Amino acid sequence: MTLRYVVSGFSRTVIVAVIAAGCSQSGPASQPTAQAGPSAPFYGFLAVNSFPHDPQAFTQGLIYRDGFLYESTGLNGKSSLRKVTLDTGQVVQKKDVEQKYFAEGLTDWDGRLLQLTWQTNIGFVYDLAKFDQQQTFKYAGEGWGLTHDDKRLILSDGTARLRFLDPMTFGETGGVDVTDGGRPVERLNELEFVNGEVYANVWQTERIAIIAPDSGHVTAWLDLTGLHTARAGDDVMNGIAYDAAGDRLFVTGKLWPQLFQIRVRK
Ligand SMILES: [Ca+2]
Repeated sequence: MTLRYVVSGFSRTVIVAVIAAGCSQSGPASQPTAQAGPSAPFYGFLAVNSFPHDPQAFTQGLIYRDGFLYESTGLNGKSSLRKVTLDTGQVVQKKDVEQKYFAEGLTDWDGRLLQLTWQTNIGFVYDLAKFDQQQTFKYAGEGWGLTHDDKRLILSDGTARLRFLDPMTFGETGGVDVTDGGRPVERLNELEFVNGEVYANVWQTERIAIIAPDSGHVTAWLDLTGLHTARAGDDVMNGIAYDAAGDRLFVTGKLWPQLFQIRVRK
């Protein structure tokens, strides 16, 4: 039996529905243990706008900067770095990534774009305006999501750990294990730093974990069940971008035809 939370975008009421059987991927954390404490609260959402999104884009990284989205897409042979017009979804600038790489998370730092790869332990540094590749960097383990606060890069690798990297040397400076009520939260994927907290897609779920980066504690779950209904295989939710100046939160998924602006309903 699987416990799922169905949240109406137009109501503050959280409806808890118990749905029998079938979905083994819905749990954000491992089974409770004797040491486990209460889980973080669930937040709902209001979809306030939607925009076109390239349904061929296997979204692995997403940010918003100065009026445009920047997107990293994955799969070997289809990986790319893109600059996208928000309103139309039009790709206005694109750089393909070599076939041997499966591109992953994306963030920016000091006028540059930083892009991870999945299992090849290499990241790419591009000029933000020209997309010229300036350098590469190495890191241990897999690369999944990438974001930054005001002093460090924050990287996910598919486990419950967030790792911190120096944004200039790319050396690992620390990390934190993400937990909810004492239970590890595995499969942390695309990341976004929003007002002091890390938002993380949890792979193969429709939930975003909101994480206090210094403790690793999940402070809330953003449940986006129902935002995207045409599910088929790999088209899972993945992609969070925040427009800090406009206080706009955008989400999309792999191969999704739409990108949504949402408002969190606490
Ligand atoms: Ca992001």
